[in-house]
Amino acid sequence: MPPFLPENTLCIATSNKGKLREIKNLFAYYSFNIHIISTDEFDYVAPEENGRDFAENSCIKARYASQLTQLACVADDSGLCIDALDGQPGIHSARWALNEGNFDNAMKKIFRLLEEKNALTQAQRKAFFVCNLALAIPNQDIENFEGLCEGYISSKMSGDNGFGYDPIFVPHSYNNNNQRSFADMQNAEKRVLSHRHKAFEKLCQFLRHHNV
Ligand code: ITT
Repeated sequence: MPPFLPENTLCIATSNKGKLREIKNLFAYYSFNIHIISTDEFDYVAPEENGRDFAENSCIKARYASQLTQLACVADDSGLCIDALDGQPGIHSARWALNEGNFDNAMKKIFRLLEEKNALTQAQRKAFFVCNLALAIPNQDIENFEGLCEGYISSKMSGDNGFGYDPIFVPHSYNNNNQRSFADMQNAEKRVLSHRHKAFEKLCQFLRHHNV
C-alpha cells in the first residue's frame, strides 16, 4: 500500500519563523517516522488570507502549498482574541502588527484600547489564543484541527522567549501563580499549554489513525 502521505513527507506551510520552530518541535516531540520539511525550501509566497475565520484561512494556505509542492502540507492560522475588544485582533492578529509597524506597537495598542475600556482586572482582560491547523493532501479532503489556550492580557510586556503576542499573554495554568507570560516560559512549558499543541494533538491522532 502506498504511504498515506506522498513521499512519506509533510511540509509545514508558513512564513512565520516562530510558528515554524514550534511546529517542528512538536513533530520532533511526537517522533513521527516521516520527513518534515517546510515551504522555506520552495518558492512559496503566502497567499492572501481572505477567509472569514481561522479554519477558512488555514485551508487557503494548506491547499495553496499542497498544490505548489504536490505534497501533504500543514498550515497554521492563529491569533489572539480579546473579550473586551469583541474578539479582536482575532484573524487580523498578523495584520495589526503589520499596520502598527511591529509587534511592540501592536501590543501597546492593545494596552491602550483596554485602558480606554477601563478593562483593568484579569477578568476584564480575558483572552484566548486560537490555532487552527489544516492538513491538505493531494487528491484528498482537507482536514481541520483546532486548539485554544485561555488566559488574560497582562498590564505590561514581559519575557524574551516565543514570538508575536507572547509577552502580553498570561495563560491560565495550575502552576502559573506568579502570572508569567508565554514569553517568560521556556519552550517546553509553552508547548504543553499552547493552543498550537492542542490543535497538534488532534492532528497527531488523525495521522496515527492512518498509520503514519
Ligand atoms: P503564516 O500565515 O505564513 O503562517 P502569519 O504570521 O501571517 O504567518 P497568521 O496569519 O496565522 O500567521 O497570523 C497569526 C498572528 O498571531 C501572527 O501575528 C502571530 O505572530 C500571532 N500568533 C499566533 N500564534 C501565536 C503564539 O503562539 N504566540 C504569539 N503570537 C502568536
